[in-house]
Amino acid sequence: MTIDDDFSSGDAALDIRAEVHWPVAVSALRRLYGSHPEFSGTLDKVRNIALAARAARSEELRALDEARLAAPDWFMQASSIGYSAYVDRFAGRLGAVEGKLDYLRELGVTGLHLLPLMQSRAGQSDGGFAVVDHLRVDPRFGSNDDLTALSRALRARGMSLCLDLLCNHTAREHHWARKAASGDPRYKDHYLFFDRVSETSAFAPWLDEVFPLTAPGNFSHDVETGRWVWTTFYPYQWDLNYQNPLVFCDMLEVMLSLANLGADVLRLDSVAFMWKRAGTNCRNLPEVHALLEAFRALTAIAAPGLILKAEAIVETAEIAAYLGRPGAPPQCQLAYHNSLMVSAWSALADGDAREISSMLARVPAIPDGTTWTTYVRCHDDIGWGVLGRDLGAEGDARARYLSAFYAGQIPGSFARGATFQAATPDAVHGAAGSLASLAGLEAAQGEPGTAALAVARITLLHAMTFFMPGAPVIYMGDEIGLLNDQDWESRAWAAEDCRGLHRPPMDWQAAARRHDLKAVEGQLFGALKALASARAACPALHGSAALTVMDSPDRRVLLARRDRAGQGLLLAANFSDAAVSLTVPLRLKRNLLDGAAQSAGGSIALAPYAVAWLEIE
Ligand code: OTU
Repeated sequence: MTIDDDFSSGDAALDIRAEVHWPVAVSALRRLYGSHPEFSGTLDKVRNIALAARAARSEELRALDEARLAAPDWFMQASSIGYSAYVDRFAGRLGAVEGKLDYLRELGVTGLHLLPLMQSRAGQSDGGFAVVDHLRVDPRFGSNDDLTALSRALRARGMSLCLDLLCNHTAREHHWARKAASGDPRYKDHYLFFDRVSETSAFAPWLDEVFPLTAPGNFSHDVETGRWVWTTFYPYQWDLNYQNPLVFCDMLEVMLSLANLGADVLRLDSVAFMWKRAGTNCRNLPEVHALLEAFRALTAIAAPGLILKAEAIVETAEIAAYLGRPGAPPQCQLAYHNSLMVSAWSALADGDAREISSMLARVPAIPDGTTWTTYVRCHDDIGWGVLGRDLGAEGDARARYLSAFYAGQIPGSFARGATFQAATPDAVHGAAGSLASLAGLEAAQGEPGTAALAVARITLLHAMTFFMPGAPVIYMGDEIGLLNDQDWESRAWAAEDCRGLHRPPMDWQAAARRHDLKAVEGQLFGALKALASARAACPALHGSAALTVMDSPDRRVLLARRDRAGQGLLLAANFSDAAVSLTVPLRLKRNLLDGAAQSAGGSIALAPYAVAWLEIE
């Protein structure tokens, strides 16, 4: 028997899983590295990494694996709500996060995503997305023991922990990069080096830029080695070379080590960029999907409780593939639904919900056992580029308008954000700004009537998002309407671009007003909490229930339904600032959300920006 088909380890449970998943891993690895001289050595290494990680997995985590194998849809429950936060801005240090878990539970949160917390480079670090050590908690935040303790505290409350895995790049100061730069034979091909800039021209003309203003181009000159290195993001973030099977092996080891540290979910950062080929835009290449198939098969063997979440901010037609392609092996269980988020902001700008329904019609079906990570805001910008890629020239014009709208440059705009990375005045990239500032709360300061509209917009975006198939994630501070951080440039953690605007420290004094319904904080916290609890009680909002977008008689109102376990639910979401009445050919029962919506029979009345979740008879 060759290593290709043998995975016997002596551990019966492991061997049963390996029987299913090892052939999948081998097939994916063969597609990636089959012609590499080290192919069979690679299989040997991969197998040993999986076995060693399994052996090192604690009893506690093995028990969790069993529980999750018995209930593999745990992350798809209607009760699943995530919360994404920075350790330092949320709690100071890791050890203090536990003290905030009651606050999160009160809101209805079941999973905590801590933004990058492994040691990142000193100085500029792209918000921690430039790691020097994948496996050592940044001493600024605490220790690995603190992390393990937090993961236990979360588990004791039935909550899960999501950590970032920086799989596309490392800091140039990472120990792999240091060894690569010094010519260490094991690491010399870990990154994509070019002796002369002319060699990059086989790629450069086809590539987009992620940070055209602050980090133009995709290659950086490294003064130390005198060479050029592939840097999709900032010049100090060196892209890894997955054509080298050792990179796959090293990343697998990191992945399984993070699982063994207590991560339930790994957010795979920037996955779309992991494979490069001359003459392509080097995003979404088939090899990226083969890498994900292999990673998934191997985690399914060694840490079957682990969930992989793809962060691929790509065209609508491309996103579903990160969950697995029809008839092909699984990849990630979760993927960010960037298009839903972008189209919601687009719809809100001019009160036209068709932006969302037409986008949803372009989303391919996703495999069983997977769902979306849905969100209204996150630590990044809202990238309008996806509209251009989806809609062509029309999308570009739309994107330009939205950029200006959310920067508050269009007369009558309620938003107070900033354009993100527009290298020239008419270039389009993204919008920065906190949810509350983009939704009108900043512009409404001191005007109670206008503030109520902003609160309604924030609630609308969440109520629509919470209705959709997925596991929603709330971004830190949005539940109390934190405004743009005007001091961002002077912060110790200052971002090197204006995403700092929407990365303010948590305001615990404001959070203390969360029960005061006269305060904006109380209104928002109460609304989000009510949404989370209404959602948890709806069988039709389980991640496995498909979505049917319905023709809406009014372009301002998004209509969609979900059905499961005997429950049919209709979403009616008014994206406009006008009151709207409409009739649908359904018999409606009660509205599960309190608020400014009424229904009788098939008629629905929605106040400005109001949302209803209506039970269908
Ligand atoms: C991710 O995002 C992270 O979320 C960003 O915070 C990091 O800066 C970046 O990776 C590098 O680690 O392209 O597909 O436009 O949407 O940078 C992933 C800004 C990405 C982000 C984009 C992004």
